[in-house]
Amino acid sequence: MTDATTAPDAPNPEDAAALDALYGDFAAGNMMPLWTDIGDLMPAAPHPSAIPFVWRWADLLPLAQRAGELVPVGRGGERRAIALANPGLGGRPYISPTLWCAIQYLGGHEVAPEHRHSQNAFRFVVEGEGVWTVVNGDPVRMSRGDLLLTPGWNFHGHHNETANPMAWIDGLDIPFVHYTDTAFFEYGSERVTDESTPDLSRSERLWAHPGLRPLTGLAAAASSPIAAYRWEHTDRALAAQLELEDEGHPATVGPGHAAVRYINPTTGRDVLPTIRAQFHRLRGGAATSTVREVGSTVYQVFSGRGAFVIDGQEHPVSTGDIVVVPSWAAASIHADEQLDLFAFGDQPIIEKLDFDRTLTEAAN
Ligand code: GTQ
Ligand code: FE2
Repeated sequence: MTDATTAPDAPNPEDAAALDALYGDFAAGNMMPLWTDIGDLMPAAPHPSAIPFVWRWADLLPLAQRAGELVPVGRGGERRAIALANPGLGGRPYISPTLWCAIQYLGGHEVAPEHRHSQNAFRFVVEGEGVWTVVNGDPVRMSRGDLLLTPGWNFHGHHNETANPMAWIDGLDIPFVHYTDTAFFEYGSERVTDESTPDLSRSERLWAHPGLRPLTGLAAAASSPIAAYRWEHTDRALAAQLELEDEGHPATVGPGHAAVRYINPTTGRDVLPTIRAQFHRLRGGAATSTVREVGSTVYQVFSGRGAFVIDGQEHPVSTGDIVVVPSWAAASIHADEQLDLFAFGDQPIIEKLDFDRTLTEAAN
């Protein structure tokens, strides 16, 4: 942070010794000078420790299955969840500085006991069925393509109704909550408190009617009261955007690129206070612009094949693969065939703090 007019000459040996002593005394006094670290602490633009990375479903699932054979699920361990650890984050079980992403595996007829915690959570199901997650006593069916919410401090447990195992992904704000020292946790019932298996949760029956809000729920809530966002709705909304585009009505976010955000109907904003969830559909041959965005985003390929190009490097992806795009990385998405992508990110945190920035680099 010096220039030619202010840069001091090389210190003489006396000054060098005095400077060493000063730095030693800083350390002894639990003090650190800004000037030796300013490039790292106050960069011109974000340079994340997290790196762009892809986990293959073909690698994740067999390892989760092995855990299913060897590791019981129950009180104490709570969940058979295996976190995706970003190689840039020093061995922490974090996919990005703010987000946790895990594959969770529940064998036939297994039960993951109820508990609650400050951390906000969701599940997304890329394949399988047969598990109900019970959120505050409300049984919520988990099926392919569904987004299930467990907002902070809601009791939740999972139980597999069938003899077949099921795997899904979890997204939570565990790293952010850890970093801010804001976590609380409580055990609940060892069995789920309602073992019934209704098609629709009570939350959906009350809340999930398009454009309609119950008059018993007029207050704004920090998290969505809808426990399950069903695939049939997501699929239909995306298909309609592409049909409208074909009919000459602007509806897509880019050419051949349909996208929706899951929202909290009490605010019109993100489903969770810390996590944004969206879904993208690209027609075969379509590509997005190259965009940099503050905050980290994680994608899971729901179906199809394509590639992410992140900071100039191409990562081919297919069904189930999970991709993390770190803050301010330049990313574009390319579809070889129709590409369906579930996405989640930490943008609600960033926007609340007014740190949001995006830069569209180039059209493809
Ligand atoms: O299913 O309740 O991946 O509490 C991490 C923490 C899942 C869960 C995770 C959790 C859960
Ligand atoms: Fe949990």
